[in-house]
Amino acid sequence: MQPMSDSRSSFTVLQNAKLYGILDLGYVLPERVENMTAALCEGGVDLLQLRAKKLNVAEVEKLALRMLPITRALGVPLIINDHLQVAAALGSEGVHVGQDDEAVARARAVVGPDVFVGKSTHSLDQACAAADEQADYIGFGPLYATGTKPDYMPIGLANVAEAHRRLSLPIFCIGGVNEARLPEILAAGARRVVVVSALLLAADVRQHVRDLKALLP
Ligand code: TZP
Ligand code: MG
Repeated sequence: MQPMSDSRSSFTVLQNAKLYGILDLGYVLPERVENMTAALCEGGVDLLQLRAKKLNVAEVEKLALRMLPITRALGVPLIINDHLQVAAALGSEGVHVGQDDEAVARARAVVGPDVFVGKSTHSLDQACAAADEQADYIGFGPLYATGTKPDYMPIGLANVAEAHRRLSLPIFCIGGVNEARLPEILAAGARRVVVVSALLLAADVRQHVRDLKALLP
């Protein structure tokens, strides 16, 4: 399969990205993965992650292989959650690790220099630590309580501006982000967001991506 046109171009897309979608198998039946991938990418998500907490490595790899021709044709970097080996084997554009996963340096050693590495952070301290670890981007949240990650305490909006003051890497605010909340999230200082359930459960996914993008300056 052809990689994205040049090996650094996915890093450029990351730097400019505003809206990051996650195809979470908690919301999408496996047989709908191609349709949902196309809807999200054609609608205009800048980045797309595959997140499948209940599937094994082989199943994640199979799904990613079905997504890649679609994401590549539309120039959307595909980010694999958790599974470094899958990202390395497929040459996906990115990989995402959590606080309980491999350190960024270890992830980079597995996936190589052409794959960007993102990290989940749940506090200002963790955000600063991830930047020190040289993550390529961070998720920052959950801002609000969310059924997509139910065991996590929401961190609210209080530190969004401070995180942006202190850090220069891309910060994607995540957790309970939806159209109604977007104005207050942006007013709190966010510049980029991850949206999961509000997109995956939308009646018209393509149109909802367009609507959210239009609200992101
Ligand atoms: N990490 C922090 S919150 C979250 C993840 C993966 C889930 C966000 O999902 P939603 O449905 O947009 O609240
Ligand atoms: Mg993880």
